[in-house]
Amino acid sequence: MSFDKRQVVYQIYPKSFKDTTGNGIGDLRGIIEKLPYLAELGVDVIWLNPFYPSPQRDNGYDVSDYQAVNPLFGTMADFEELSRQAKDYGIEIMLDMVLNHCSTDHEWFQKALAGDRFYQEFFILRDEPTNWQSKFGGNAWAPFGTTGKYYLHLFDKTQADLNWRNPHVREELFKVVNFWRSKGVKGFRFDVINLIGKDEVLKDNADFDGKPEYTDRPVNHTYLQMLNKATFGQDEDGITVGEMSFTDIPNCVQYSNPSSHELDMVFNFHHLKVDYDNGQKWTRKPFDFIELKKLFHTWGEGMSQGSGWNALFWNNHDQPRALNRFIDVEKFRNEGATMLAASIHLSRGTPYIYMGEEIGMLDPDYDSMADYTDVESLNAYQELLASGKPQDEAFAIIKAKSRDNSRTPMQWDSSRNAGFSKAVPWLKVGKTYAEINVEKEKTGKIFPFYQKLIRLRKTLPIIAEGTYRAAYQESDRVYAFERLHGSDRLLVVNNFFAQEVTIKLSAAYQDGEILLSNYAKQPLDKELTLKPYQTLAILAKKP
Ligand code: TEU
Repeated sequence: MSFDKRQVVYQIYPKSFKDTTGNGIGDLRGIIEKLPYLAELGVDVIWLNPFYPSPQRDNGYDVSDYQAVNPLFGTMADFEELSRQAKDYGIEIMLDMVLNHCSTDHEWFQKALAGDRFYQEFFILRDEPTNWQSKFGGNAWAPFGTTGKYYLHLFDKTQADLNWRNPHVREELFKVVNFWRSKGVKGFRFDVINLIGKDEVLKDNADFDGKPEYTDRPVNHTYLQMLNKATFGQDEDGITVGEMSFTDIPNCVQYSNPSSHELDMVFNFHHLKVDYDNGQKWTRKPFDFIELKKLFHTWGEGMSQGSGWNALFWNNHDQPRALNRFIDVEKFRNEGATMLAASIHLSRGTPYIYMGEEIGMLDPDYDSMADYTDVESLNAYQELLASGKPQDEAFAIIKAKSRDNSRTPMQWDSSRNAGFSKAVPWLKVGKTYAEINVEKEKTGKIFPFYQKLIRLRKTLPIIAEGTYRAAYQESDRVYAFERLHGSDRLLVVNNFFAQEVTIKLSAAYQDGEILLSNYAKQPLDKELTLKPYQTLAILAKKP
């Protein structure tokens, strides 16, 4: 099994992509309708966030039936149609597999609760809770009915962690993956998959700033090897990615090095915590550029040297829009969006585009807490108030950090509801949709730049295959790296600030050619002045 390194993945949040039924919720038919758009952009794979039956307490990450389509989003026939039509456009589908936990509405949990011993073994039940914190706030244990026992939920209390130590659980979950494989699905994204391997004896977390006791345990690798062997490892081609919470480089090398037979690639989140104060999400702080650079360099080089593979991304359905976090969008939205894009699309790994990123969508700029729906945000707001924060400060934090920021309806055009739906959308449309939408941006600066990046990856092996080496490490303005392949070398320099900056250029690159820039072409000389948020890629021969 090997995946194609020239591929680019596009992430679709089905609930917010395109509504064709007029219920204010996006659906599978909406994705079918927009396939020509995705083909025009040039992406190879579409990752769909969960659309399975679910009480939607965590927008589908609380699955109550793994082998069906939630009527909110359509039918199994719609999915099959989508899969068929996507293939005609040369697009593969990647499904989101939420195998760490299931909804407490799932029949396994319901049977367990009713006293069925076999299904009780499916969950992690203990007489005494540990001090583990739920990632959505509060303790990670909840009373299991009236049994006096507690069940583990690392996320919401309606998301019960599954007991992977139990072979019957693994067998059931492997069946789920094989069910979708039998429908021709070849791509899988595994939700928080480095949390599945819990110890037999659960211990308190010694230190909340350290690595949680249930993360990246050695047995986690064993389970992934079993999953691989029993399911997607049998496919000739395909693509798999694991979402890794709070992980490190040695584990990620092992998860993604082909010789371990686990996964093709991994997501990690360290670079998206550089604007957390003291590592805490519900705070506000300008991003720490030096820290960001350091992370990109150590991960880039570490994964390159260990033959691991990164999934590269700035945005997803859990993150506020990167433009709002890293760029002065009032003045430099186009420059900032294209620079951020190049800084990962030219790097080593597989780039992921989150819907709307290719048109430079921004956070919605909501005015009131009533506009937010996400369970994590609502809990966090209450916790901020309880900790003594005044309402306006708590609101400002939610506004900057809420996951709803990225989940707003896709902005197709300037008509009502941004062309997303004829009905009132389930989540309010962002304020800027009249100016920022697909119709306008197709001939703007950002969309064509993404098209170009995607094309370049397909034509130049150095982008898809080259190794990674840090460059200009001493600069406090520029994030730069080199890619090396055969006798070629590629330098990518990115100015992360709204001011110009001058750097020195080595002789080899002075003789090189500019492959890409988000400004008009400039002569290459000993000194190079980069404009605000400029990105520049120079291709040269090794000296
Ligand atoms: O998210 C995993 C995760 O660790 C989250 O806590 C993430 O860091 C957080 O949302 C950012 O604030 C995955 C899914 O991507 C997310 O949508 C789900 O809610 C979560 O798992 C539970 O399934």
